[in-house]
Amino acid sequence: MGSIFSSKITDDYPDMDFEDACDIQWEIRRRKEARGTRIVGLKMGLTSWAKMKQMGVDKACYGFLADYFSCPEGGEIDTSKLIHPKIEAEIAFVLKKPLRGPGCHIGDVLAATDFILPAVEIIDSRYKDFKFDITSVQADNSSSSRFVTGGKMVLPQDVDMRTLGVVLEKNGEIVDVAAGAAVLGHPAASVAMLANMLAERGEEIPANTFIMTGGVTAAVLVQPGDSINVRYQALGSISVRFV
Ligand code: OOG
Ligand code: MG
Repeated sequence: MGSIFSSKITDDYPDMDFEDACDIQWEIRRRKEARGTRIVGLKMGLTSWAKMKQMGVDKACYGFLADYFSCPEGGEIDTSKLIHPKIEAEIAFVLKKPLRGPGCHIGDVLAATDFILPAVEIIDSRYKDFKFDITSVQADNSSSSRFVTGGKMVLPQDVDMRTLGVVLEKNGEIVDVAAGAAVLGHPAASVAMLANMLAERGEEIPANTFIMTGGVTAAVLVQPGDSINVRYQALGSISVRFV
């Protein structure tokens, strides 16, 4: 019987580079949209040292969020549709203006931000044990699988996102803590990096886009029966259960 896992795409195509991986991701996106799937946001990945160290990668990746990735706050996530999910605590932005690189910086991002809010991402991977390189993960839409948002929206000028504390609990126990600065020194730097990466393909981040900036801590494996609660300083909390 075949394995449910794929081999790392760069094992099969060793000459592939990051740009080829972007082509693959954009083609997956195009095919989903052609079948009627709506794109409801974007994400950055591998933007914190904790995540880079966990995955053995030293460069960031991005991905798109499809409509069916969105799960309700306080709800249940059906693991039977997933392979080996992990959760990540993230800070998300909603823009009121488009952002276009190159040269996009934190100032541009803050000026274009409508509000920030908390998010929990559920990542999953076709690669066994999440063993990949940056090219393979970019081609796999950066392990995007599900996400939950909710909590409290806050204006960017009303919070210091660098010192914004995050407490991650699984089944009532604290499993990790971090602050916003874990993400590239400032979560807005992650949005700027996304605009600059998209600019390499002549793309921009459209107005009103929801953007997850990347896990502030290492990702945490979850199983059916697990409850996750993440407390965000100034942004409320998000909880979700896995069944
Ligand atoms: C890649 C996706 C990483 C994040 O927030 O760092 C990511 C992975 O670790 O599988 O979404
Ligand atoms: Mg993530």
